[in-house]
Amino acid sequence: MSMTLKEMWIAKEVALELYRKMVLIRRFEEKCAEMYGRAKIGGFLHLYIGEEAVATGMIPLLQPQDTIVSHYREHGHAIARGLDTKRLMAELFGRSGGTSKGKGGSMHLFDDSKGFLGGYAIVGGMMPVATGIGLASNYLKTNSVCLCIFGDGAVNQGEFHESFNLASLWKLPVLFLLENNGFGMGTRVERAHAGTEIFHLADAFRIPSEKVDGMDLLAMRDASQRAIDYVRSGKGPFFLEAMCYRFRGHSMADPVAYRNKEEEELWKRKDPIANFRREMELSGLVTPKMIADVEKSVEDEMAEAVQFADASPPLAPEAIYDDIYKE
Ligand SMILES: Cc1ncc(C[n+]2csc(CCOP(=O)(O)OP(=O)(O)O)c2C)c(N)n1
Repeated sequence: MSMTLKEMWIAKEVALELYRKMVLIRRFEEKCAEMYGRAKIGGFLHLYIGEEAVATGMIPLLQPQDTIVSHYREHGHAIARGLDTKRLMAELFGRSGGTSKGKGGSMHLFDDSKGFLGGYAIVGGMMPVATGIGLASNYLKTNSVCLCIFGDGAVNQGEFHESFNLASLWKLPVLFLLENNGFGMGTRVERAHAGTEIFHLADAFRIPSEKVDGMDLLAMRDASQRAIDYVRSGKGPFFLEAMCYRFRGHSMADPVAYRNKEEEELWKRKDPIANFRREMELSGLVTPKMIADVEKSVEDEMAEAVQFADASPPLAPEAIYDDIYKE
């Protein structure tokens, strides 16, 4: 841990809430894997296990008027933003109780009441959307920040460069957050990027940038606060590169044959949940009972989510024509 809870003046209630969010994301993802195996969830499924500190370090610092657009590995972002896990699970089950009545599924989570404006399956596709949201925000003077989350695979797409250029030129309030987990599907960053210090790409667009250890919740929270403050001050976009690792494959169909166990074990020592738990214990701010209570409440919430999703009926076929246009 780069900084301690006490150095960051984080109260025990906040620490426990952050811990709860990370555990909730992990258990949700584990439950998804289980439900996939039981054919309750179909299609593609990309798990966020290992990357929990990125979402949890950043998203709770946003304001209600702020918005988020993300990629297809977005369950953790939605949970960190406070979307209801029952409705999220129902969405993954393709049921009417889901956040998009089951029409969106795992890669397209959406809830505009929370400013969560979509997971996007097109690599880089969320970047022009975020730029447009930033333009609307300046035009309507909403004082809102748009958090745009993407993976390292998006960086070599044209949209990355086009969006960085316009966002900088027009001083748009977009916080670009790269989750650099070292791989685009099975391709290592080093094999796909001529320059691997990706945060330096922002220099060409005169966008300030920073690289942060995305496995370290407190470092992530600290860097996120600086980035959000900068963007909200009206000076334009900011680019934060969070270094992280996904403990699972690209999707459920990936046997992860492109890396070895030694590498995985090294990264697992950086497990954000285990390390933050240790930091809480060392701080003396929380007791083992408080931690156990949090973990129990997460287990209960997961059981309710699955029960809700399973009990929720599929949408009637004629409802396929609903919600296509919005006046
Ligand atoms: C425009 C586009 N091209 C190709 C794909 C197929 N594809 C899906 S994920 C992915 C890799 C994305 O890289 P990154 O976000 O770094 O990967 P992850 O960590 O999720 O594996 C690709 C090429 C796609 N979805 N969209």
